[in-house]
Amino acid sequence: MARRTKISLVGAGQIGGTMALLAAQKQLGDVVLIDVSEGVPQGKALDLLHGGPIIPTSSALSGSNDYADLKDSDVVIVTAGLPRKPGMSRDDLLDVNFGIIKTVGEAIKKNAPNAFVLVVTNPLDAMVYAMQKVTGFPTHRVVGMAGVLDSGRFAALVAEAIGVSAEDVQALVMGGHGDTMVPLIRYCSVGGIPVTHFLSQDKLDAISKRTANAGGEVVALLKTGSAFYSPALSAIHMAEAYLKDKKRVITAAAMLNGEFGYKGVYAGVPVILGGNGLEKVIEVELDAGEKKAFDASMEAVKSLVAYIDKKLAE
Ligand code: TXD
Repeated sequence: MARRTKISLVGAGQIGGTMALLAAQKQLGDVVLIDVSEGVPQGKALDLLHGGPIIPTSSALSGSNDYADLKDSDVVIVTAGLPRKPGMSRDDLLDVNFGIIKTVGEAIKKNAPNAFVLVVTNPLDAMVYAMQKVTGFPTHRVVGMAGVLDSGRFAALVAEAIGVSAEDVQALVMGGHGDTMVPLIRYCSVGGIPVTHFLSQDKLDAISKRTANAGGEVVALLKTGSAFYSPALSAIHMAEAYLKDKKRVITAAAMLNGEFGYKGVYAGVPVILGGNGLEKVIEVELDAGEKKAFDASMEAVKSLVAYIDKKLAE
C-alpha cells in the first residue's frame, strides 16, 4: 500500500502560507501548517482546502498549534521566527530566532526523526547550523535555503538587464546569506552563453551588489516584513528535488567537511539535491578573487556559528 507523503511547514506566516499553496499546486504531498499563532495555521489551511477543487489537488491540508502534528513528516520546512523590519540586519534576528529554532528542532527530533529538514529562518547560515546541532540529524538531512533564492535574484536581474527570458539565465551565488554573498559571474550562463557576452563588468558588478541587497530592497518597500514569494518558491523547489529524487544541481547551505577549505560550518555552495537529501557538495574551481570573496563571506558565517556554539553550550 503506497503511503501518502507528509510535508510539515513550521511557521505559517508569509512564506509558510505561500509554500502551502505551492506544495498543494504541485501535489507534493499532504501539508500540515504548524505555528504558535492560534488560528493562523488552521485558517490558512482551511482557506487552501476550499481552493482544492479549483487547483485541483488531492493534497490534504491542515493547520495546528501542536508540534505533535509533526509526527512522521517526510519533509519539514522551517520558517518559524521573526522577519526583518526596515533598518534591521539579518544578524539582528540572531538571538530571538535561535531560541525559536532550538524549540522547533527539539520538536522535530522528537516527532519526525526521519525527516528531511529545510531551514529558511534568518540569519540562515547560523539557524541551519543550530538546527543540525539541536536535532543531531545527519548533515545530509539538514539543509538551508538561501542560495536558490540568491542565485535566482541574480539571474532575474541579469535577464531583465539583457532583455531575455528569466528561464534561460542560470547563476551561482555562494557564501553566506548576507551582504557578503558571492555571485560568481564566471559561472553565469544565458542559454549556455557566458553572461559577459551580453553585459559589461561594470553592469555585472552593479547586479552583484543589488543581489546582495535584494532582500533589504524588498524589506524597505514592504515596510512590514521581508520577501516571501521568491523564498517560498525556492524552498519548495528544494523540497521537490528531495521528494522526487531529482538530483538537481543548485546552491544550498550545506555543512562543509573540508570543501573549499572549511569544515564544520554551513555555507552556500553548489550541491546535488536528491532523494538522499544533500547528496554531494560540488567543489567548483574558484579563482583568486572569488576565493578571497568566499573567505570574507565565511568570516561572517564563522562569527555567527561561534555565537551559536556559545549559546548551545549554555
Ligand atoms: O532566503 C532566506 N532564507 C530568507 C529567510 C528569505 C526571506 C525571509 N527569511 C526569513 O524567514 C525571515 O527573516 C524570517 O526569519 C523567516 C520567516 O519569514 P516570514 O516572512 O514567513 O515571517 P512571518 O510571516 O513573520 O512568519 C513567521 C511565523 C509567524 O507566523 C510566527 O507566529 C511563527 O513563525 N513562529 C513560530 N512558529 C512555530 N513555532 C514557533 N516557536 C514560532 N515562533 C514564531
